[in-house]
Amino acid sequence: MITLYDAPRCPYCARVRIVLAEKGVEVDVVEVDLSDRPAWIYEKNPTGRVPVVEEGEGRPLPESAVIMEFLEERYPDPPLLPADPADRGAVRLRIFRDHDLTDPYYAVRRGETGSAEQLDAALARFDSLLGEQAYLGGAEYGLADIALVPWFLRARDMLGVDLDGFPAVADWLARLEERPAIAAEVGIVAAL
Ligand SMILES: N[C@@H](CCC(=O)N[C@@H](CS)C(=O)NCC(=O)O)C(=O)O
Repeated sequence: MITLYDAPRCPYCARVRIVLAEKGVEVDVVEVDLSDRPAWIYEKNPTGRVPVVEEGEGRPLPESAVIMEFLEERYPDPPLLPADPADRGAVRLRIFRDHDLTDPYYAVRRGETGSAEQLDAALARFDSLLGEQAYLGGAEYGLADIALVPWFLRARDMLGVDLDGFPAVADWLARLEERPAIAAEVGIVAAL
């Protein structure tokens, strides 16, 4: 049994929740209060951050991007990475460059001057990409979409960003929301 040390509000945890749900993995969830973090979380992850997953006792694994890859290898069905190595590379690059979206998102959260324009510019770049390909990683839904969708949902539903001006992003998000694993995250964000 896998244990997930989780926080509902955390978008990095959302990545892991979505992968687990897509793969139908039974999971034991331990909620960590981020405003009053328990001392033991540092034994699981020296940074004190979530998510962390653990199989049985010992060898806790932090870092959402690493956890997603671990889960993909441990539970290969259904696959969330494409078969071709070049296509996998494109997915991994998209995840590695998650700051293309997260940097302007957090700048808006911090209320920085000019940040709304930066977020709009980032959304415009994603809109252009999604005008050329169906999903963030290429032709198929998978880890690139899962890695970034938590911030798109939070931008729309928590920051009130209007996606009408980004029709390809809005269409991609609507397609993703048809998936139960993503719909569950929409509910979690609504309850924050
Ligand atoms: N690079 C980490 C980032 C995880 C992260 O920043 N988690 C936040 C919650 S969203 C956290 O635990 N913050 C607690 C803190 O920094 O004190 C990952 O991808 O898992």
